[in-house]
Amino acid sequence: MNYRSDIRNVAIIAHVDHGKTTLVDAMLKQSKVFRDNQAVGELIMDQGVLEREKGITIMAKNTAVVYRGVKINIIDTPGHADFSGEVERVISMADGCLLLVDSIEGPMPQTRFVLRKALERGLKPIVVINKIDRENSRIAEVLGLTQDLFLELATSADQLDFPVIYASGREGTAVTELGMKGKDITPLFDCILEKVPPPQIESGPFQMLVSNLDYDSHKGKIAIGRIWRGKIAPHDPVVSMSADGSITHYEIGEVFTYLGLKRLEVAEAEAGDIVVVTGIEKVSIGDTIASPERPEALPRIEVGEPTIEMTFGVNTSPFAGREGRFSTTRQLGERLYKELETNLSLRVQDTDSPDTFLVKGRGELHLAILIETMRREGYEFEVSKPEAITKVINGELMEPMEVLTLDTKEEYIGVLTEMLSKRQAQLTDMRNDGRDNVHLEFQIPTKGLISFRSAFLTATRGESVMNTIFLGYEAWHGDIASTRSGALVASEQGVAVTYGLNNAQGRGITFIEPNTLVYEGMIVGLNPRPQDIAVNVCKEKKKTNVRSSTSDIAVKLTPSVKLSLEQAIDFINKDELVEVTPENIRLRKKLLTQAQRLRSISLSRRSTET
Ligand SMILES: Nc1nc2c(ncn2[C@@H]2O[C@H](COP(=O)(O)OP(=O)(O)OP(=O)(O)O)[C@@H](O)[C@H]2O)c(=O)[nH]1
Ligand SMILES: [Mg+2]
Repeated sequence: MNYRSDIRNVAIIAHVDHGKTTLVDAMLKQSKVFRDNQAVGELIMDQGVLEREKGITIMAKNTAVVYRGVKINIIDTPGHADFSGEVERVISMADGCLLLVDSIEGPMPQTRFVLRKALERGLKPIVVINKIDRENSRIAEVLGLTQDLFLELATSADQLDFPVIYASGREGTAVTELGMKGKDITPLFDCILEKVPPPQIESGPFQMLVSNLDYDSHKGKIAIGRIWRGKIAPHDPVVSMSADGSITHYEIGEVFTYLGLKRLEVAEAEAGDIVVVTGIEKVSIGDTIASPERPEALPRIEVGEPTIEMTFGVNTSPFAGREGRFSTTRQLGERLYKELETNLSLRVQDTDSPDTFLVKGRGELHLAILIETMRREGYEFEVSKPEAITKVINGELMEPMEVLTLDTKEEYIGVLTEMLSKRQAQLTDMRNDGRDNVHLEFQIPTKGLISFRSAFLTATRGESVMNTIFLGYEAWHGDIASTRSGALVASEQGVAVTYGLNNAQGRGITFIEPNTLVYEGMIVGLNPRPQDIAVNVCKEKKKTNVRSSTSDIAVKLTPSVKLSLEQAIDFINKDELVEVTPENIRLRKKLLTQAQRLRSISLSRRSTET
């Protein structure tokens, strides 16, 4: 075995929002990859439209900087638990990792998850206590908690001997000892050079593992991954080895390596580096690209199983086909199956109904991001309520369980434990810091978490933080009764008017404004009582010749509550759907007419009586 001392491959991992992408900004800025006058802004790597809007990283991404003649390939990863599949997918490219821990929050559930994955892969960790500029930071305590986490997760003794850097990504500073005054990020670079092992390389015929894919309208499919053995140059003959064992021959097009935000075309790249190659039309993540001389497949990338499923169906609302560019079964199916090429923890299945696909993901946000992306691409379709994925193991029905952690204020403990006990949660830990802050831990079936987030944020007035992490499968705990009250359902198709909406507001809160087009069976509001009620929001006031009073002239509507896509998915019950189009998000009953719904209720009553 040889080493390449001119390269380091390092992944940045942490809980959501602990400052990974901001730290990458600091590394890029200090490495002068931008012109002096270039305005680059913040969160430079979060270039996806939804990443920018939501302020979170969704996809893992590569970049590289050169420091003292050594190229450091940096892999930024997402911290939200729903995108854990991304972390698992890319850490195979790295030899070391920066584990970031917020100087106030300390290790959080996803810190544990990503550290476990990194240690299992044998990555050399560097702990970065980050955001040390924050007021009230508790650095020593956080370091202690991080050490405890290592004690629990380390697979070998040498993993306990990790270096620690104290940093403020936002200020672009890092120091090796607490109390030192930081001036730039150099100590972090020095630590990476010293502690992250240089890539081991094997000589011999070319072999690389594909960890990511991209697409370019001129160059076609682009494969990204680390070279484990040999060299690659443009026009080299290679084979691509897929999961089913099949082998296809290709000629490599171009070869690129990373530098800053750019891809740099190179005449040759060698083992140990992370490269981007074109010319391979049929390739999936996890495939090996190798020299035809000695085609040996590398172990495929394993990512965790999905826990939540929902159906994506062709839009069947009376407004179908009006707002989307792509609305047919074929278009919907092709788009969903194409997503599998890059979205590794996603699953798509056909169902008994040809117009409906079952889509499985790692959480509500994972699926909501896919829905939002497709809607912006011009697709229209309908989705069902997300449900936990159950399995039958040895004849017994099993369901996924999660650990739920809540960081909240003392005053909310009562209301939260009551909400959660209805959702079959068991309190497993409660810690109080003596300053009114409480940390609660529960074990809860995944099904109990569905639509919990919005209820939680409302109940605690947005003052609390929740996190979940997959725990494993347990025997089915029984059904959970829906906690939501009934819906206000439009009884006629037409245009909603102030008069009709005002009447509806006498029955509950409304979700739509005057002039909204509605159809029979569309959900236009929430009734405080358990039953659905039909309302005619299109009803105009009867015209008479006599003006009875001034109150007729100016009816003041209470502003409607507008649900976002995630809230809409959270809101619906099993007998309801969300209709998604590029222009609108509508809620509806599955059965649109009242007659159909009454018939189905009486049918289900009869079947439970017999
Ligand atoms: N005070 C302070 N805030 C920081 C620092 N670094 C990042 N932040 C802030 O923390 C928030 C999250 O930063 P990001 O860099 O997006 O965090 P991330 O870990 O990449 O987040 P995900 O990719 O979504 O998991 C932003 O509002 C940053 O401005 C820091 O060093 N100090
Ligand atoms: Mg990020």
